[in-house]
Amino acid sequence: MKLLLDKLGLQAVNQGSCVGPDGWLDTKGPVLTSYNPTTAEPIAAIVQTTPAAYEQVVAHAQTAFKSWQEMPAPKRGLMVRDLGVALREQIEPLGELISLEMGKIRAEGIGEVQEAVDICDFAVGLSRQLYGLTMHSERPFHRMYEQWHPLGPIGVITAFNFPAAVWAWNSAIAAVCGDMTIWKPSELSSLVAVAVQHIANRVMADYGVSGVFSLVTGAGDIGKLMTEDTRLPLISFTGSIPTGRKVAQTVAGRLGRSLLELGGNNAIIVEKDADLDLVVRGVLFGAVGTSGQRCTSTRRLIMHQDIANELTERLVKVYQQVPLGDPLTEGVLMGPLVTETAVAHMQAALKQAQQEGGTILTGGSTRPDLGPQFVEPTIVKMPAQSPVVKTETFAPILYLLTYETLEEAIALHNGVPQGLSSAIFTDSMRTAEAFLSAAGSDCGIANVNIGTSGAEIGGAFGGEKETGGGRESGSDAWKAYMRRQTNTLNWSRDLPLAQGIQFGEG
Ligand code: UN1
Repeated sequence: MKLLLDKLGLQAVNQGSCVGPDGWLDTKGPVLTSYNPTTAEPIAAIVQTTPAAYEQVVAHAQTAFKSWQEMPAPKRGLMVRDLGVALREQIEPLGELISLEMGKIRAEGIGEVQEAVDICDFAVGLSRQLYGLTMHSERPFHRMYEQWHPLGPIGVITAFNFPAAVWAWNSAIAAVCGDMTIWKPSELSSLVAVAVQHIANRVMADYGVSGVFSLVTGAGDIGKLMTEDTRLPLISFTGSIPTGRKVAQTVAGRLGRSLLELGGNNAIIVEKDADLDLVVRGVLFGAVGTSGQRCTSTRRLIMHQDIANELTERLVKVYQQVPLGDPLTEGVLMGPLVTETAVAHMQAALKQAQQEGGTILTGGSTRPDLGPQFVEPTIVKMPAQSPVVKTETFAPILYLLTYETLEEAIALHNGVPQGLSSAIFTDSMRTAEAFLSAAGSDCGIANVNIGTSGAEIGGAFGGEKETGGGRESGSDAWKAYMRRQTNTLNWSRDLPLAQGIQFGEG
């Protein structure tokens, strides 16, 4: 472990506030210990940000923004290109640190860093494509167009489950857009954030810039300072629905912008013509991967009644063979849950499911023999979409429901408050298109013959309803990080008014 920490520049005690290269602040703030969820042993500690240090970070970013916004976007892109290269160079240790600190398996830890690398590549191309439209003016010898300008320093608050990737989705794009990112990671993955900041510092140093990527660490008190701060025009928040609701209300109260990626309650519909081999693999990755702790994890399986028995039997069989253990051990597919509280939430949800008429078909127990935070991947057959099924529990629980008609399946599918990711497995083009149509899935992400999780960075990522409506990562999500300006230029010797208004003349 020491060797891994050394590779990433981490020490036994690390500063948790940084404004850029050589810019680690000695805050004397409260010390947070980061624990390994696999063993519950401490890994290292982080000295958290105090309100005074927070002020320093924001003030520094504000000053540094003045020159960063004037650097041409393609030049900003070059720095992000090098950030991608630097992340790629550290893909193994960083991926392993993610596994160590939050418990996803090594392949997924490395996959997460790959996702960060990919978005850097995407952002480099984007740095030459921050396109605005041009319009024809209704007035003679006038020209109209729109352009996109940087917003300023923005706040990015991330969840424990994707510490590096979600930071990169936001900050790689924000950097080419000309913004500064002030990042507050989850307290449960702050060491990953310190390691990422070291990498970002080296890249910023090569370009002689500072403050493009800054770090603050701490709990809700620092998050509150950020959401209330009128100097941060945008707050990008990934996390739970209740916290997201508070963030949205606070930011709206100051008429700022928020970009929200909140909970999902993602379902897969399985039609009777589906390729069940694909379904089993898609469900396993979606529901068991990351120990069910992705926003995109599959939580509900809505099966056509004709194939329900066969599919259930096959799933129970594979669930019973899932290798549990240390996420850094080769062959393990499921590590621990992130905290003991997460284990307690899972146990409480299973109890509630049983009270609501559910039957546990496999799993359901904790595995203290493996460590205090290990649980079994669990399948629960439900008689109806009762309250527990409508709630997101961040754990490997899969609820089974059945249906007769596609209309019924879509109604069940959409009958939850969340709207992030969704999928249907079918060989029928008509059924697939119905699912993707306006009257079909109401989610931000809708897939055919692949599961609900593991989205590529090229698409816009986010969801509807209580998921919060935000879009980040690919496509034109960059627009959230810029301000749009509409420009009208008059190159005539007259001053005609729009709408043909005559004002004060003739
Ligand atoms: C998250 O869980 O917050 O689509 C992000 C996925 C990953 C990202 C998940 N690319 O599962």
